Amino acid sequence: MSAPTSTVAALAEGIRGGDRRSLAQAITLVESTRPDHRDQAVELLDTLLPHTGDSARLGISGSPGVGKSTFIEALGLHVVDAGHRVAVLAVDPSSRRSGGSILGDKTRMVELVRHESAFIRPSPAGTTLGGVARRTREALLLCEAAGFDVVIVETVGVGQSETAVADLVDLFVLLVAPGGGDDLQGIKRGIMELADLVVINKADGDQLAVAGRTAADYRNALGLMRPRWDGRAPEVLTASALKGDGIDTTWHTIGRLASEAATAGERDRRRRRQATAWMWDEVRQELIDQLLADPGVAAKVADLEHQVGTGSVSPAAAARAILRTRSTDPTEHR
Ligand SMILES: Nc1nc2c(ncn2[C@@H]2O[C@H](COP(=O)(O)OP(=O)(O)OP(=O)(O)O)[C@@H](O)[C@H]2O)c(=O)[nH]1
Ligand SMILES: [Mg+2]
Repeated sequence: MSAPTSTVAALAEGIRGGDRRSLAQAITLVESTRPDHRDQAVELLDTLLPHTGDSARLGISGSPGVGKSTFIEALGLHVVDAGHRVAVLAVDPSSRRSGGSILGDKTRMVELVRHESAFIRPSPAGTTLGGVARRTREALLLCEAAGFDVVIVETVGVGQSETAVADLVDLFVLLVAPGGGDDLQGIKRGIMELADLVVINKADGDQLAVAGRTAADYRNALGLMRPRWDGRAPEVLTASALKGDGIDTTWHTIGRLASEAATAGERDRRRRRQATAWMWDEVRQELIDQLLADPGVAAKVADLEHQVGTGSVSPAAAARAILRTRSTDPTEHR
C-alpha cells in the first residue's frame, strides 16, 4: 500500500495524540461526499484501523422525548467519573429537528460536553439514513483510534434508524417511558427484539409506581419473545436520568452484559458479522455513487424516476435500463 498523503498522516497523528480538533476534522472528512474527500477518508480509516476496536460500543434508542439525551448525560458523567473516556455520536436522519439537534443535544448534555474526557458529536443534518449510518460507523472507529473506550450512539426510535444503529454496536439499550403500554402491542416489537437491555426512564415523582408496573409488563412481554444470544430475555431496569437514580445499576449491568458477551465470543461474532455487512453496504453505496457520476446515467435518471412514478415503466425495468446505460469503466468518472 502507498504511504499516506500528508493531510491524512497529519490527521492520523493528531487523532492518535488525542487532539480533539483533529478528531472533529476527521469526522467532518468522513461526512463529506466529495470524491477526493472520500478517498482521503478511506485512507485515513485504513491507517487508523489497527488502533480501533478497543471500545465498548453502546447504542441507546427510544421514542422522541423519552429522555435519551438526559440519560446519556447522566450515564456519560458516571462513566467518565469511573475513569473512562466517552464519545457520544448521534444518528438522526429525520428532518424533524434539522439544525436544532446540535443545540438541543448540547444544551441537555451541558456538563458532559464540557468534560475533558468526553466528546460529543451531533448528527449531520439533512442526510439519508444510509449516509448517516455509514458516517457514524466511521466516526465510531475514529473515536476509538482517539482513545475513547466507551462510544455511545444515540438514535431516536422511529423508522429504521435503530436497526442501523443496532448493526454498529455491541450492546443495544432501549429507553422506554413509564406507562407506554401501547408500545407493547406490536409497534415496538421490532425494536424490542433488538434490545439487550430495556430501561424504563423517568422513574421518579408521580411516575415512580407506573414505571415499576411498566417494567413488569416489559419483563412479561420480553419473556415471550425471541431470547437474546445467550438464551435469556433482555433485562429490564428502571432509572431516572433527571435524578440520577438507577444510573450506576444500568452501567453495572451494561458492563456485565458486555463482559459476558466478550467472554462467550459473542461480541467478536457480532463484530465480524457487522464488518461483512458494512463491506456490502459500502459496495452498494459506491456502485450507486459511481452510477450517478456517469453522465449517461445522470441524464436518464430524472426521466426514469418520473416514468416509474407514473407507472409507465416498472421499477425493475428502469433499474435495468440504468445499469445498462452505465459506460464501461466506472472508475474513470471519479
Ligand atoms: N421526570 C423526568 N423527566 C425526564 C427524565 N429524563 C428526561 N426527562 C425530560 O424529558 C424531556 C426530554 O428529554 P430528552 O433527554 O431531550 O429526550 P430525548 O429522548 O433525547 O429527546 P429527542 O432527542 O428529542 O428524541 C426533557 O424535558 C427532560 O428534562 C427523567 O428521568 N425524569
Ligand atoms: Mg435527544
